[in-house]
Order: sequence, then structure tokens, then C-alpha cells
Amino acid sequence: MPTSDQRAQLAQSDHEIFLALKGEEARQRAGLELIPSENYAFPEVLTLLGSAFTNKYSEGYPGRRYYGGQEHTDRIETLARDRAKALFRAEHANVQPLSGSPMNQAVYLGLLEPGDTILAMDLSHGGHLTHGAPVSHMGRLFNFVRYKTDPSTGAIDFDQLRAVARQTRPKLVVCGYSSYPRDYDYADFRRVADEVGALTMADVSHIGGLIAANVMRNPLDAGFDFMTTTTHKSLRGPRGGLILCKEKFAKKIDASVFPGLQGGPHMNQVAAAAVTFRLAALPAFRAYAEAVLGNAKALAEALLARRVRLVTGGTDNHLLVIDTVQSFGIDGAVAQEVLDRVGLTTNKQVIPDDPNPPMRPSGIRLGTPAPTARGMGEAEMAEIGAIIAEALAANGDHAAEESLAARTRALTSRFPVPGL
Ligand code: DSN
Repeated sequence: MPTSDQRAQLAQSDHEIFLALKGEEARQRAGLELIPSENYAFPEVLTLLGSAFTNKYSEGYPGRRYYGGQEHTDRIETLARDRAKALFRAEHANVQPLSGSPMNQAVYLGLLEPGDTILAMDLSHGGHLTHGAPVSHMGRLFNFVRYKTDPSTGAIDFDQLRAVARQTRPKLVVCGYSSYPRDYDYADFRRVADEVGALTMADVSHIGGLIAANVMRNPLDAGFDFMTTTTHKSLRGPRGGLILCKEKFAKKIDASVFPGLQGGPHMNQVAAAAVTFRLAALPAFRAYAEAVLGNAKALAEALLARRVRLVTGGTDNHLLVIDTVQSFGIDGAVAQEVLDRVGLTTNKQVIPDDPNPPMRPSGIRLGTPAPTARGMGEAEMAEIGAIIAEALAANGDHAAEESLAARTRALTSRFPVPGL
């Protein structure tokens, strides 16, 4: 968080960038972030990201660095690792991944050989780019095979998953998602993986904060070998990645992150992650996580009451997917633009087996971590649901959108953005 002196200096040396910063702050204050992977970082996180730790190179690990001057960086990385292990009940933690993609790549590259088979969720059913999208380098390097969900309920089709596993003998079974509004039992994945001798990895990037707060299941409790999570979504930490694993994989994971994949870790990010893990262990964070889930249900109810079609019919976690084509006769790109105009930030989203292309998909994705971090509750979710449904039904009517934008501003003016 820059001090007022630092802001004044920025304004003087680069006014264009300063204006962009002010514009972004104003956008975040006046509008509302409903993208489920976004959040407002803890103020302590903003402070550390702009701190002296950003100046330091620290290749290696605590006690085994390549450069001198590590007395404070060793301390923060050790604290970050110990706190992460305690928070997630993990045997080993690596806090150095620069973000979500290198985090997942480090697991694949550290444990598997190029060409090995990985079983992961179909991307249109909610899987992530790093779970083997054909356009990603990992998708080219490894042989990804797929399982799907029942789009009406969201249930994983474990018969199909088992059949694919038996047929393709994957080395790794991956679960986790970026656009799946349900929860599942990790033991079901474990059983199939055990049958075919595969390792297990859960990418819980979206729900890391909800697992930390013990309001959603923890895959490590079901004996998963690896759990990965970004630290900036429901956890409210810095942009970054975290790998948790069994002790027997610790050496391979650490060597895969550094020197295998990355150079110097970003120690400002590691310091901010350490504070995040401390804050996420407090009772107040559990209350926040419970409110995230309650708000998602309230938002779903508000939308369903207006006959909006939600993929899987509702939510068990922090996110919802609206089928905008079926509900309003508009694609997700148009819906996203309409909602931008009324001050609600969402993202266009493919839905299961979407016949439409990713830039013009059939839906949008919503989430409650950010509005909940502003202190909003179920009454506000009812109003947000009403604004969304009315805006998408308004069919571009300028006057209607103006009046809905005023309703968004009335809402956000009552709930300041933490840290801004
Ligand atoms: N971009 C993140 C998301 O929106 O889910 C994941 O990389």
C-alpha cells in the first residue's frame, strides 16, 4: 500500500500511470467484483507487496540460499511454510510458485515424464487451462484424458471416470476446477486412482480459503498426494501459488519449483502469503468463509426466483454459472458487457459441452468472495440478483441500465473496499 508520499512521487514521475491507478481504485470502489476468482486482498498483503522484500533475491530455500543477506527472508519463508502446513493439515509446503500455472506445472514436471497420461476434468465442465487445455504447453507435453459431469446436477460421472482410468492407466488423477459450482467427495477420486496406481492432485485454487476455514472438504484429509492452491482468490492473499504434499514428495516438489521451473522467488509475495496464512487461521476468517457460502446460496435463490437458469441448478460453493442463452437469449460476451455497464464485473464463461466458442460462450460466471469481503450479506445478494436479472432482461434499454447502475452505486457506496 503506497504511502501518500509515495503516491505523490508516482504522480510526479509518471502521471499517466498514476491516473490509471486512481482510475482502477475508483472502478473498484464504485463497482462490484463478482468474478469468483477475484477478491480484495487483506490490507496487510497490500503493505507487504510494496515492501522492501521486493528488492531481495533469494534463490534456494531457507538455510540453503545462493545469495547472502537472507536472515529476514529465511524467517518469513519458514513462517509461511509452517503456517501453510498447519492451516491445511499438510506434511510439506512449497510457497514459492509465482502463480497458479507454474504451481501446477511444477507438480506435473516434477513427478511425471513427458508423454505420461493425466486424467482431468473436461474444460467446458469447469476444469482449468492448466489441466491440459490443448492450447497450453502442458496440454502438448502430456497426454490429458477427460472425465465429465452431469450438467443438470453437477455430479461427477464416476462410472465414466473409472472406465477412462482403466482404459488409459493415468499416472496422475487431477480434480479441482475454475467453473464448477458444486462440491464432491475426494475419497471417490482416491479410490479410482488407487485402483489404477495413479497419484492424486487436487487444484483447489478457487476454494483454498474455504478449505482453510474448514467450511469445505480438504482433499488432504482424504489422503491426496498433492493439493495446489493460488493464494489470491478466496484466501485474500497475494497473487501466488502454494503446493502442499506428502513428505515423501517434498524433495521432488522443491527441486521442481527451484531450480527446475523458476529462479528467484518473489519474497514480497512470500511475506504477504505468510501473513495471509496467519489471518486465515483466525475465527474471523471462518465467519467470512461461512458468509461467502451463505451469500452464494442467497444469490442463487434470488436468480432462480427470477427464472434464471443456473448450470447444475444452484451452488454448493462460492460460484454460480448462468446460462445466459437459455435465460435471456444473449451470449455470455453480451451479458458481460451489459453487466459492466451497470457496474457489476463478471466474466463470460463456457458451459458444459458448450456449442459456442470461448469468446462468445453461452454463460457468465459469478462469485461471492469479493462482495463478502466488503461486508455484504444476504440482503445485498438479493439486490445484486435483482440488478443482474433486470439488466440482462432490459435488452440494452439505456434508461433501465442507468437506473440499475445507480442501484449498484447505492449499494457499493455503503461498503468500502478493504485496504483502498
Ligand atoms: N483466472 C482464474 C479464474 O478465473 O478461475 C484461474 O486462472
